[in-house]
Amino acid sequence: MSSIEQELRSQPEVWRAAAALAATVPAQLPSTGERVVVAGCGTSRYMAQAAARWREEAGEGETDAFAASEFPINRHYDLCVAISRSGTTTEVIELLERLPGRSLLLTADPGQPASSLASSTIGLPFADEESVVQTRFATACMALWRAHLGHDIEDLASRGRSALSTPLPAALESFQQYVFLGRGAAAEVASEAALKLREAAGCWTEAYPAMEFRHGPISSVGTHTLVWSLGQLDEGLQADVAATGAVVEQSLHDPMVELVRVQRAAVELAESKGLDPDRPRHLSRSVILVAGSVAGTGSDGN
Ligand code: F1P
Repeated sequence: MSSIEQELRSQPEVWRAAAALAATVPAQLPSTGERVVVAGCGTSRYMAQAAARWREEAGEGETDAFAASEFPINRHYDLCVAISRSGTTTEVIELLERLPGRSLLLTADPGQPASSLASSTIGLPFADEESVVQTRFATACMALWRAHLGHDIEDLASRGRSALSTPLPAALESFQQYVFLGRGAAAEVASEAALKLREAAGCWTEAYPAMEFRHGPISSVGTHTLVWSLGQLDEGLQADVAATGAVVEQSLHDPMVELVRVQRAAVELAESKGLDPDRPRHLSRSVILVAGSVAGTGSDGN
């Protein structure tokens, strides 16, 4: 079994552990009313975006999210939360070096350089991964964050367990294009879903906030497309998508739970193409830049 498969299957237990950890570090996590920003790269960026949406929806305070490389350094925030599994990603390190204010790092490896630059660190070593492609570290950060917001992680974990065995979309391998849609936090998780299929299986994927789909992207879809919605599509949009000939998969689950199914789909697609889902092409476990080019770390599928 691939590392990614073992890691994605452990998510329900890892979410419970993350929720238990959240209860022990409330003072490090954002307080109600604070102006907060969340940043990261790749998967960690999409988790940052979802975290921001969940916090605002919970009424906890204004929350922005940025790719670490695009951070508006002159804005004032009470707290910047950086997410990095490795703790070595160059853009995250550079952000933490330049930040004028208070910062918190969520990482799987508190022994790495990012940790010494952040004002405080929450380590999730139990969620670390062998696979280059992130699954459980990303969702463990969300479980920690959501537990702090008062979401019911036990319920999510038991639904996550069911998501490990519910059938995947029929004829999954037959499509040329995979489009993920969602609204609110699900729109951000849709971007992560698209990244999973891209990284692990080299698929042509796209992601949009659902109501943006009509504003151009719908022109590229057809019978070659699976449109996978993380949440209920409104009736009009469902009809418009169906009229293109695309196949629609619609989930009523929480997007973090549905992401587990998408991760399984990424593994299945990779294996059907004879690819190693743990070792994506041209990608290393952490992107470390030396004078503008990639030095990389860990296994590299080149
Ligand atoms: C971020 C990241 C991952 C990506 C790959 C390279 O890493 O971009 O999202 O899948 O592993 O690194 P990190 O900062 O969370 O360690």
